[in-house]
Amino acid sequence: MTSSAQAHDDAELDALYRDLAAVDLRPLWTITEQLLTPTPRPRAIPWLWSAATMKPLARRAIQLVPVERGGERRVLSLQNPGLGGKPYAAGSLWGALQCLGPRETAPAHRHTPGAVRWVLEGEGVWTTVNGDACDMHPGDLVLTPSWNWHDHVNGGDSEMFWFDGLDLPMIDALDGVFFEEYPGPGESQPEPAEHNTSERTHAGGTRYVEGEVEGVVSPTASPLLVYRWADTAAELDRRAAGSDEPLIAVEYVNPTTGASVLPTLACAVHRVRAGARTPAVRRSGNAVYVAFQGSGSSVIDGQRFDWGPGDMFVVPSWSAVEHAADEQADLFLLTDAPVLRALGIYRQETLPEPQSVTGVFLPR
Ligand code: GTQ
Ligand code: FE2
Repeated sequence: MTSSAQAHDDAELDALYRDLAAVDLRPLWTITEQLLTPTPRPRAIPWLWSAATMKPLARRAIQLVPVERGGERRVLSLQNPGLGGKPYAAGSLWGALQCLGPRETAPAHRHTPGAVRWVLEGEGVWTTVNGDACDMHPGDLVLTPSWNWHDHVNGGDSEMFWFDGLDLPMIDALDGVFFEEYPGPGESQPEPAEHNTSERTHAGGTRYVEGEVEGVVSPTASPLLVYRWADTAAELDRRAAGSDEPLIAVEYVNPTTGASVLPTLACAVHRVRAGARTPAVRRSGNAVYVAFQGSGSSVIDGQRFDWGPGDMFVVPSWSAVEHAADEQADLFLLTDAPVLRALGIYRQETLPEPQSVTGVFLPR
């Protein structure tokens, strides 16, 4: 082709792109590589929020912001700096620190996004879930499935702190968010005569399975709304006794079906043995970890994150992650893996070698 013919073609091509843009059409061939990536390219980045930073700020919020003025919840959301200002821990997951002062109540509401609570510190609080008051103690997991009324009541004199995990970003991406306040101004549900009804009814079945996202997938949430730390710890101890693996992973499951606790979210506890280091694994789907007991570090895509009790960190989809514990450590884990599994697109890969550490994360 002569250079003038080439120039002619270029001008025609520019005109084509202009004309396409003017009528809201986009040529795939110019953006294929951004859209169809060989592996997931989450915009969320590995990140950690330390308890030492979060707790004093949460205490200031307790002093300054009555729970009614905090949009009914006193919640500090983990805002991943990779997400351009969205208040999400990862593209598909909401993670937050929620706190209630003595005698405070966060009034009842319901929404299509489902939530889990994992208690870090304090006593005296219960969450009422569709009329069932579930008492909360450190290490307990409490479920508030989609469209269940829920309020949080602090009947005691201590401050209470817990981790909230929600599928809100997923439900938002699907344009499926509905929300409703409980009828009656600033109301909570009536306190039932007896607390912990689901626990008395369902505590008998299999509530834990080995592994992390092994539960079958199901569109139904668990009818058991609270899993006690004493039971979780006993399950971890039992599995640890018969094994010398660096990692003991136990998933919380629906006792009637063996499915993940919520249709969208799986919860697990990873116990890392003292002095052990787990193999490096990549998984599709996002995860938020909450350190509960013990201390250690995780290498995420080559960067070392040191953690201790109350710290929270994000492992975005397909990031390589491995954990090491100084003393025995228990990490609570929230993932969206049930969704990927339900769609038949879940993947996981163990790396042949430990990662080399190329940097250390400095929490703010
Ligand atoms: O406790 O009901 O972190 O509705 C975000 C949204 C907690 C809650 C969050 C919520 C709640
Ligand atoms: Fe809520």
